[in-house]
Amino acid sequence: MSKTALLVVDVQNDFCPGGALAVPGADEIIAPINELMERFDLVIATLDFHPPGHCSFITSDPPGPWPEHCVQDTFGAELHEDLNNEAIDHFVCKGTALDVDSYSAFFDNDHVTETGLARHLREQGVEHVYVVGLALDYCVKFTALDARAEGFEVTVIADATRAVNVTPGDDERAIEEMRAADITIS
Ligand code: VGL
Ligand code: ZN
Repeated sequence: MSKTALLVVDVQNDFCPGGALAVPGADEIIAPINELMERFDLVIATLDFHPPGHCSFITSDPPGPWPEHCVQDTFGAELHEDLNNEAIDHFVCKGTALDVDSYSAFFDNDHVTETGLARHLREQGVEHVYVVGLALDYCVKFTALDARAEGFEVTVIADATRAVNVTPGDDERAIEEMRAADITIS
C-alpha cells in the first residue's frame, strides 16, 4: 500500500509575523496545517537552517537577496510554537551550507547536493506528496517542482500556504508554473 506524506515547509518563527522575513498571513495557516497532519501516514517538516554569514543574507559579501533569517540555533529558526510538533515524524534541514542556498527540500539550488528526502520518501513507500507551508513562491514551489521531477505525485494545498510576493503576482505565477509541471493545486 502506498503511503501519503504531508510536507510542511518552513513554518518557522522568522517567516511568521514579527520574524525577520515575515510572510504575510503566515500565522493563518498553522491551524489548518495541524488539522491536515492528522490525515497523513507521514508528516515531514522542513527547516530553513542557515549558518551565520550565509550567502543568501544581504549582510554577506557579495550581498544576497534576503535579510538575515533562520540562523541555526536561534529562535527565528525554530518551528512556530503553535505547530503540532508531536505529529511530525521526520525533519529535513536545508540551506545549511554557507555558499549555496536551498529553496527546495530535496536539493541545494545548485541541484548537486541532496538532502536525502527523496530516498526517505521512497523507503517509506510514499508515492503521493502533499505540500503546505512557507513560502508559496519560493520554498513551497521549488520543493513541489523537485518532488514532481523525482517522480512523486504532487499536490499543493494552496489554502495552507502563503506567498512572500516580493513582486505582486508572484503567487499566481508560482501556481501557473507548478500546474505546468503537472502538479495539482487544491
Ligand atoms: C525561503 C527565502 C529565503 C522560504 C527561505 O522558505 O520560502 N524564502 N529562505
Ligand atoms: Zn533562507
